[in-house]
Formats: sequence, C-alpha cells, structure tokens
Amino acid sequence: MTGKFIPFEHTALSLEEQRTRALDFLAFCRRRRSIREFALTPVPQDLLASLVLTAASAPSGANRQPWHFVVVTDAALKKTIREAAEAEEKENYENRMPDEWLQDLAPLGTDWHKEFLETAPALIAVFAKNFDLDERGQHKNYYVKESVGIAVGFLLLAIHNAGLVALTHTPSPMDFLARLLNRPPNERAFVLIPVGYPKPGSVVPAISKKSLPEVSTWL
Ligand code: IYR
Repeated sequence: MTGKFIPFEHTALSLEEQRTRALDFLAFCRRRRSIREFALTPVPQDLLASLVLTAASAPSGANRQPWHFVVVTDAALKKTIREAAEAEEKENYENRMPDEWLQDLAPLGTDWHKEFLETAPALIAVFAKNFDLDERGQHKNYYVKESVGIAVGFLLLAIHNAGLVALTHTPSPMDFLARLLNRPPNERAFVLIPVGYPKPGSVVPAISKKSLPEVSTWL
C-alpha cells in the first residue's frame, strides 16, 4: 500500500434504526419529482454551493472527480441558454425524434418550449471531463459517465433534501452549453439542471415507479 490511510468513522446503528432510516429515506426519495414550472424566488448562493459540494462528494473512478459544475443565475445568460436549447429541441420534436419516442414522452406533456430555463432561478450545468488538462498535458480520467452519473444522483437528492426542486434536462445535442459557458476543450456537457422552488399550484404527471420484482432479481 503506497497511499496514506486514516481510520474510517463508521456510525453503527441498531437494526431497528437501520430499518426506520431505510424506509424513511425511501419515502423521502419517492416524494422527489421532476418539476418543470418554477417560482421566481431566488436560491441563495450558499445553498447552491452546498448542493454542488454534495455532488462533488460522490465516488469516482480513481477519485479523479471528472466533473465541473457551472451555476448560472444571470438572467441574460439564462435567456441565451433557453434560446439555444429551444432551437435544438424544436428540431428534435419536429424532425429528429421517432414516433415511438414522442409517444413515450406524451404522458409527461413535454414539448420544445423550455421556459423553465429562464424562470428557474439557477441552472446547474454539469460537465464531464474525459481527461484533465494540466501543464504537462492530458491526464486521463476513468469511468467518466458512471462517475458523473453518480454525482448527478447525489446532486438531485441534495436538491430535494434542501427543500428545492429540479428537472433533469438533456437538450440534445448539448454542445452549445460548452460554447456559451466558455468551457475548456476537455469538458463535455452532461446534463442541465434547473433548480428552484415550484411555481405555486404546480402539477406533476401521475406516473408510478416499478415494483421490487420488476426491478430486481434475488438469487
Ligand atoms: N430532451 C427533450 C426530450 C425529453 C426526453 C426525455 I428521454 C424525457 O424524459 C423528457 C424529455 C426535452 O427536454 O423536452
């Protein structure tokens, strides 16, 4: 072992406490919903910083932390992002998406209009880095999609835990984000997450999650 090791601080729980916490957390996670309509209420910067740090606490291949988060609260920049995303999405909905995809999206009620990119008080653009760029050149990262996917999972639950709501938005193609946000050439846009408070009276699609037997096999 060449690395430095420190004691792991494990919090031991009684079995009863484990069960209660597991069920409470399940109920908590099930209350999370993707929200597409936001109130104009701003989110304080310190709260957004805690969310980003929670995402950045995720495990990653060789602990390379192959992510970068750009937090956009500037109104003019949000408008520019909205216009660029809508241009791509209009093309998607009208020409690029096959019928099967459009039918799968119908219950969600989505279309190419992306007002939330302007009304949400903050947009968190998540970038994935296949390699780092340093003085010596390129330094490879590992399991980049898996790592950034896990970090986004942490981020979505951090948002929910802080009493905020979000949407996992994936305008496609997303290259315009790196350009508009001046990102270096080693960063690729991974997902765009509007964050804020729900518009009063918000509704969500009446959809359900699969059952345990549908999602798991026990051997
Ligand atoms: N990115 C498009 C389409 C879309 C795709 C999936 I898969 C969704 O779950 C929801 C939307 C959009 O944002 O409208």
